[in-house]
Amino acid sequence: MLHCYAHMQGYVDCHCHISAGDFDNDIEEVIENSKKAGLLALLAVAEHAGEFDKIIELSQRFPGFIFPCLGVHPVQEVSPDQQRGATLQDLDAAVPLIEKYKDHLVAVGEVGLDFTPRYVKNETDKDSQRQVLIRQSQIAKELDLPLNVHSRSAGRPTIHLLKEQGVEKVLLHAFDGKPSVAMEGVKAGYFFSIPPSIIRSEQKQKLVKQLPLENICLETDSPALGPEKQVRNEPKNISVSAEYISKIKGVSLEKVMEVTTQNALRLFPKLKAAIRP
Ligand SMILES: *[C@@H]1O[C@H](CO)[C@@H](O)[C@H](O)[C@H]1NC(C)=O
Ligand SMILES: CC(=O)N[C@H]1CO[C@H](CO)[C@@H](O)[C@@H]1O
Ligand SMILES: [Zn+2]
Repeated sequence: MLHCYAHMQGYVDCHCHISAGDFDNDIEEVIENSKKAGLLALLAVAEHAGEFDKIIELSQRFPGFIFPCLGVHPVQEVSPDQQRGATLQDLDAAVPLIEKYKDHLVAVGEVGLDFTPRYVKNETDKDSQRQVLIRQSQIAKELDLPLNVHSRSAGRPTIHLLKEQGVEKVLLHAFDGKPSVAMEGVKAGYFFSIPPSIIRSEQKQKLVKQLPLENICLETDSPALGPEKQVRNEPKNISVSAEYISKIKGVSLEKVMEVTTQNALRLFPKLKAAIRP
């Protein structure tokens, strides 16, 4: 099993927002540059139902390269400067579309918990996010799909909820919790994806020191979490994450590429059909 993909050269970006308006004007060039930088595939995650059709269209426009994940993010935008926690009503439009596109999906996401104080004022707000995550966990289990998970200021509650729900296939993206909490996820067989912002985040550097390479995947979260703050991030920056992990772990870049890609293929088995050596 391990060496089936050992000769494969290339990265998988396990979490990015390629449907963001930031990429509307130069998507062809962004995809071309990401291939030149060694990317084999990217997982396009959604934040709300209004984005689902665009993500499916992108996956059809770049077949075998852009792989869709649909889900409702724990933070929903009311207007560009107003956000709120997700509620079960946000699932009304989303669930029928997830059902409709289920055969195309490689995961359900982006889902999760975000307990940043400006989004949650009280226990009721937290509970509402929990209900949304529980429902989407059930859907993922029913469809036998992994979860692509966001957690902010909620590392422990997120991992505990997923374990309680018996969810086995999980990617925790840009995890901001303590390494000791992350290790509870490792025990449950969860994977953690590391964005290029690791070069400016002491918390992520500490996390990678603790995590076994066997539980690490790569992501860019483009257009966010880039190597430089305020600059649009792109999937081609995936190598920034890989290089930094190779430095911290003291292993070659090739080893980081090989192991993280195998991890991605193990967690998202539907990628195997499209990625051929
Ligand atoms: C909790 O806070 C929200 C605002 O985030 C508010 O609408 C709601 O009424 C509050 N609920 C309780 C029980 O205090
Ligand atoms: C460090 C690095 O390679 N950063 C690049 C990430 O992508 C942006 C957008 O293309 C570039 O401007 C950065 O130089
Ligand atoms: Zn994201």
